[in-house]
Amino acid sequence: EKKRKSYQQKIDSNNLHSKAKKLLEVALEKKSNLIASADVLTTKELHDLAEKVGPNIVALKTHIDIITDFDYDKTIIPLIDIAAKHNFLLMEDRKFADIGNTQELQYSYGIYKISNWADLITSQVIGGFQSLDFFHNSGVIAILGMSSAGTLTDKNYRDEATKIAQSHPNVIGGVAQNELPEELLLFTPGINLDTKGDGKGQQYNTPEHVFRNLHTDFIIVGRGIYKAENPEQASLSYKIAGWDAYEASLG
Ligand code: 5FU
Repeated sequence: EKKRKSYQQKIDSNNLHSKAKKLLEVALEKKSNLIASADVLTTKELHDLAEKVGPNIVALKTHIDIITDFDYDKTIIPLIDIAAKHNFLLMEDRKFADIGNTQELQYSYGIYKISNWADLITSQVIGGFQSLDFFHNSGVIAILGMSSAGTLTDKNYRDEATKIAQSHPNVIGGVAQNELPEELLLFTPGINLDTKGDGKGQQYNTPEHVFRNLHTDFIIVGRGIYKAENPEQASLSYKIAGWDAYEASLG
């Protein structure tokens, strides 16, 4: 079986993007590869969740456009403080999917001003190489393959998308359900310890499966944590499951 690279080996590699380095350093420091997805609807829920899971995560993933009472000063400024306090990164799962000029506007303007605060952003690569040129302040995580049933990200699409991701200096990794070239960090959503699906197309795997078979680097967990009776405890369980699976995958 092919050996995976450790987080330390990845930190030591050449030309590492500063946000990738930071993420890997936080992972080693906290012994965590867990990203919590905060798919909640209010600023208070967002901040409460961030406080509770903060000690156990390397990053908090947001869909900032679902926050019903969004206000930059009330929503984002405290979130930045919580992230600093608990030493995690902010990842906005915006999945940009347009021409470069439009993505540049969506990234920096409107009410969300993502470029001000997101350490990491997700983007489709469907707009081609140059469409990624303007994400200067964040590490880009390219959407290469999706976790949902019937996704159009077939092998041909993924291979072509992966070539763009590998060659663009802003891209630190990809979201995918398959192994990636080792210079790209692999982020895997669709992780749940208790269920196989959500009845809406989502398909779940376990941390053990994705570390062993895909050599993933980071697991992304949404409802498994924020819908749990005790999100703090659930985040600890996923953190431990993810770290144990990572160590086992080192062989
Ligand atoms: F790119 C992707 C993907 O392929 N699958 C996903 O599930 C992103 N996601 C996101 O991860 C999705 O938008 C949710 O925010 C999160 C998974 O949430 P869950 O509650 O753990 O299913």
